[in-house]
Amino acid sequence: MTEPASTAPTGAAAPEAAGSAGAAAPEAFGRLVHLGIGNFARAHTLVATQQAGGWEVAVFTGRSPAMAEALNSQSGKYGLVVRGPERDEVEIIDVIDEAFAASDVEALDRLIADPFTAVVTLTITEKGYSAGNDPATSATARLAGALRARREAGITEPIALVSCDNLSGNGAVLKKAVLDAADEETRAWFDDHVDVISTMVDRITPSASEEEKDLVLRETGLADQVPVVTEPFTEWVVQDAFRGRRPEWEKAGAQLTDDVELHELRKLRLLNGSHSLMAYAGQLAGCERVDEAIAHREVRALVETLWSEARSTLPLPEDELDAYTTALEERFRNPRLADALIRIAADGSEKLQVRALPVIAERGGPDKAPGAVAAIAAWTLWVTERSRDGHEVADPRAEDIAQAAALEDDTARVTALVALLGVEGESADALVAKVAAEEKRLPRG
Ligand code: CS2
Repeated sequence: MTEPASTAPTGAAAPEAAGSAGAAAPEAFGRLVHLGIGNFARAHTLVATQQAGGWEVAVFTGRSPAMAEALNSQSGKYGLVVRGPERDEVEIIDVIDEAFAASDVEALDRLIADPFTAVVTLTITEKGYSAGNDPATSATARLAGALRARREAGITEPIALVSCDNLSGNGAVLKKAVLDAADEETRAWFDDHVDVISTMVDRITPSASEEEKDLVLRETGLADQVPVVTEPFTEWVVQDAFRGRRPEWEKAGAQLTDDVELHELRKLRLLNGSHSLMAYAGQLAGCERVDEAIAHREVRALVETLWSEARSTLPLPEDELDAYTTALEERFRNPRLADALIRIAADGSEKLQVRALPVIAERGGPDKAPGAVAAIAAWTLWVTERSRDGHEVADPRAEDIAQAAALEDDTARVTALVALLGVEGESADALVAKVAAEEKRLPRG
């Protein structure tokens, strides 16, 4: 992206308009509001925004208000531990001006209704986009309310909403969720004033532990309550469709393009698809971490099967796909990252719908997609065993999963679980049969 209007400190970005979200640098180009300040955003989106330079940043938590308190008590600073196969690099990220709890809708309304705010980035996870229209529980509904405040304030500068979640066509999904929750006048106003941007985001970010707190303190002197640990690799492909200002994310290596979709599909089907497969099949086989799962002979064979069928759905040159899966394998093998399979296992009812089902559909049915079927079978079996062992499965459909898992008859159980992926009725029969059979063949540890 080279349009100077997007990145230059324009007159429209009058510094006087700033100031409501903490200490704005007077020369700031604009304000970015981030929704969903979890580990991933702190390892990826905010790091890129820091590297772009020159933007004021206000962040809102997801479910945990404690994150806002912790960040504010550290003046917005936190430690980033970049964990390579051989060593760590520790850096302080200092890009956040102020953090707010998700429940602070007045703050969100005020910031979005300020012309200085030009960009909203979101990492609200897959389930955030189907959380409904109640602002108490839905970030997209809160955003719809804040856009109403912007419209009512008569702001004419464009604002961009940038989805950074693992969904195909995440911009379109975001737009629909916001419009579904918006009032009629805001819906009519929307297209003239709001750009919705699809992006493909990638950086594996495991959960941090106490150890990282010690490491950040030792290396930097910051007593950090919320450090984040991540891999060296990072990638961001951003749809080049901003009418207004935006951070110069290219400086952080982001790729601005008109063609995000293919990048999204490649990442979702090859990286995230095999991640989900390993999360369930790996745990059933007795593994706890991604590096163990990829080194497990039978789990790895399932990953190969999934990769070969997913690759056939992607219109990309073979050598490019070879390079991609080779690099993926190296990332998965990073022994020091200690990425727990249980982290990836969360929210399977949402994730498998975008990671595995499209591969089955595009291959022409479950018979032609044994790898994707294995991912689903590993999920149905893993959630069944986990729930029968008395654990709640971390998933927005946790209650339905527990009910389905309790069904004695295998066909009834698998039918009920597969229905939670949105596959129901007669069209589900072939998949249910394959999944039930595959459950019995999965490697066990
Ligand atoms: C993982 C992702 O949690 C998951 O399901 O597959 O968080 C994955 O680590 C990221 O998408 C990598 O960019």
